[in-house]
Amino acid sequence: MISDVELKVVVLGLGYIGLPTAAVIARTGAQVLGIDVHQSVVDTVNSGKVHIEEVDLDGLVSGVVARGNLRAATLIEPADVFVIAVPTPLGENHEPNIGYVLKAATNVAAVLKAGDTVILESTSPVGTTEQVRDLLTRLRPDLKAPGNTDGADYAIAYCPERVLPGRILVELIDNDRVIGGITPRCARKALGFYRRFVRGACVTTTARAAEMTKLTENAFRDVNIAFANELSLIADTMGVDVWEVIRLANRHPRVNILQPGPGVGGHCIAVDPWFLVAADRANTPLIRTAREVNDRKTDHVIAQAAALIESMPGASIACLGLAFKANIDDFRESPALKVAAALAERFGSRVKIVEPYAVMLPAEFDGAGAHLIDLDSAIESCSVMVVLVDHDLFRSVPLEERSRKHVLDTRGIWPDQPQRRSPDAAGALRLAS
Ligand code: SAJ
Repeated sequence: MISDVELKVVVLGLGYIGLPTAAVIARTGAQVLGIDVHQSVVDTVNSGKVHIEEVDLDGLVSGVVARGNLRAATLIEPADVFVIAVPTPLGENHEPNIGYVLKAATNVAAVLKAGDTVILESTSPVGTTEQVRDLLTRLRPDLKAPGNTDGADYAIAYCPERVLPGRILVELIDNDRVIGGITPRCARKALGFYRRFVRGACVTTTARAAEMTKLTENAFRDVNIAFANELSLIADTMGVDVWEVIRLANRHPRVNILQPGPGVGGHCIAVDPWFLVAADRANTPLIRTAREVNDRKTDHVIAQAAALIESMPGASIACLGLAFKANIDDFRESPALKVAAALAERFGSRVKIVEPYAVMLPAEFDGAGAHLIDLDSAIESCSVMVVLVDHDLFRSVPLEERSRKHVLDTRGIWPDQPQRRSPDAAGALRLAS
């Protein structure tokens, strides 16, 4: 086995998964090269800084870069292990696009040598790792590919990341890992690599099972959030507080309902279930409907907020939060951003945005007249508050500062807020006086 100090690892893609992964491997003493297509990302990392907000990542990256264990480049170099962590976005008709994975594998092919291990971590449709094998087989006929009857020169495995933004560095180490090999030997080779830095259990399986496992985890969460979001609509119609109902139902020993919100965001839960739908449209009505329920919840919140704002002519409105979830700076696929942008487009400069993780408003607000203000100014100047993200900062606002505000709390962060919901079908809020 190659010692930690001698091990050379290339991580392709220095995003939310690739950069923390590269840094954690570098901390073991390995020589890690991070590859990214963006020169600005490469320059930032080489200067010991980070381009994403993640707890403790800045200190870790500056340390491993200073010690010479992590550097970044746009061009690939030979290594012992290649970890592919590039995006797999949705294309037309919710079809997955694995173009970046195949491009990364093409780059790996150029420097691949006997003894190497290639690991795909990007969330991928079932069969993608086999496509990577087929590509490498075609591009490197001089090497024996995994599955070759007289042995293989290199290994290919699929090992999905499972980390939660905000807890990435902890979960990279503590979470169990599922490692799917193109062959059992490939899985064992990849297992040896993950054991260097993972404290959780590492379980081996086939590449196809590992790919489907990842999609299953995120589809499970999406379906469960859709259930909570559907309950919130029913509760609005019935004039019942959905958070109280969920809290009470969860006292049952076998019930554990998730939380409703303004919809589901981020680049995982709102995207990955479609990979399963695209793979088998005939057998995925539940998964597809859950996606649609969660997307429709955002439209419902826009309608609810618009009704509230229209009932308050001239009032200034504070939209609290743009991020896709609490305490992070990630606005990808964010329902909060979608709601705030729709309100800004409709109500212009009456709309103020409070987002402690933004230095300026994203492009979605261009020309809309809305502007970014801090929480204190919002409390002073806005009589309507639309809570879109459960950032700790917003949770901490005491009742005395908001008791006279008209509030639409889509995250249930202010249970003591004096408001009640009307049972009317439009779902508009009627406020207690
Ligand atoms: N949300 C709710 N109600 C809830 C929980 C979440 O509305 O009760 C919303 C959030 O506000 C957010 C969205 O769902 O908009 C997704 O947030 P999340 O915390 O459920 O998930 P992510 O996208 O941050 O991370 C998920 C995780 N997957 C699972 O929990 C099964 C993480 O472990 C994965 O590594 C990650 O996707 C990924 O990269 O695939």
